[in-house]
Amino acid sequence: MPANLPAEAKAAYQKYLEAKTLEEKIRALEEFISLTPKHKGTEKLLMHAKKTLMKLKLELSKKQEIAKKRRGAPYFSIPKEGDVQFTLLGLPGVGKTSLFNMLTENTKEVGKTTILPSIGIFKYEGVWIQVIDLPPILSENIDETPNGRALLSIVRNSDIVGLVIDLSQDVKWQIKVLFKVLKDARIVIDRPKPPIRFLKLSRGGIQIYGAQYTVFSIEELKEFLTSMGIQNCILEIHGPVDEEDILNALDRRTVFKKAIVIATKGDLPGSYGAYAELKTIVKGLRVIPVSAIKRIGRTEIGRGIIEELNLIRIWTKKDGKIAERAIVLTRGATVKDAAERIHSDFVRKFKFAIVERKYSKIRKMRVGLSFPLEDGDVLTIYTD
Ligand SMILES: Nc1nc2c(ncn2[C@@H]2O[C@H](COP(=O)(O)OP(=O)(O)OP(=O)(O)O)[C@@H](O)[C@H]2O)c(=O)[nH]1
Ligand SMILES: [Mg+2]
Repeated sequence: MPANLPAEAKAAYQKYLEAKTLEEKIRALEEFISLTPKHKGTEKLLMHAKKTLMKLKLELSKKQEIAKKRRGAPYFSIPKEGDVQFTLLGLPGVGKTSLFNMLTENTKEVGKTTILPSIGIFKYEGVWIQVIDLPPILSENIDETPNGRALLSIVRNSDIVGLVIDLSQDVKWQIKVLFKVLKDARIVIDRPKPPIRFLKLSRGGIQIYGAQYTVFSIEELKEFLTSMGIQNCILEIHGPVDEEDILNALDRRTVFKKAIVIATKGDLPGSYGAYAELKTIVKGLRVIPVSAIKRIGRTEIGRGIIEELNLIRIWTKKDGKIAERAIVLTRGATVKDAAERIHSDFVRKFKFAIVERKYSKIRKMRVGLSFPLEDGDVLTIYTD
């Protein structure tokens, strides 16, 4: 170790050497990396530390996977109803139930800790969003929250999670707690799915493609895989990735989930400063300020969910009347996708369809099954 490292970095390294558990080692090494200045003289040292860290993390995820299998993973999900399932996650008293009431026109008791999840439907411009109000998360260690793992399991199975942050309390702390419990549960909300394909096989050895996109060599990647007990697999890397991306790809428990941040109690004095601070902390995530008391933010949440999930709404017409509920599809969907939703027979008996599009040059188009639809299209299907 070079002698000219800052004292704190040296102390962290000492802590690493003395650490007994894998978790402690990982924490100390992470600390060491963050405390070591980055320049030419420390380049090699940091690289070495990063490789060791990666190995330790993979070892830990392997261990957790085995423990989970033995324990029987807690699996809780709430049956989906409507077009989208949206969960509300946050610390105690931040306003989740008040928000739930505002969105779903419910009258659940507020100001008293929620013990069991509540379920309701938020109808927003033709889209039925199933909202799940959850009991609070108490701290960074999920096992300190009653049924904490079950709560995260519900989040894991939903389509999008709302991180509910109270603007009248320490926003930095709230975000830190929520990010930590999600990360530990391997629910990734702050980065896209990496361009990595990882497939375990039963024979053929370890095959690696695209090592040049990482800071590691093929040999080093191979070493990581063997340290996880993997002897046969394909690892394909198709673009620039960092250590976190590789870790996520190799850990099969990882899910990538959409998230929005909902900043509550925007009506209270001082909330603007907290809102501005929050936006700088959660770079990349959409932040929606709301006030349940003033009933502000409903539209923005509905719109936010639709945009984040890339949804489009298609309206069907029957006897000249437009339906109240839209057919909700993902951007890029075609007339065929919509037809399948309406009736299983519609594709087979399909003759043609008329699409009415408000802001298009041609307002009314006669189209076939492969025609790509857009948000707001009015669709009439003619069958044999
Ligand atoms: N000023 C203001 N107070 C709010 C707002 N939303 C909620 N509150 C108050 O905050 C307190 C907690 O609200 P709840 O909705 O019960 O909070 P919660 O997050 O469901 O609480 P737990 O279930 O314990 O996690 C209540 O006293 C609410 O009246 C808001 O928009 N503005
Ligand atoms: Mg509540």
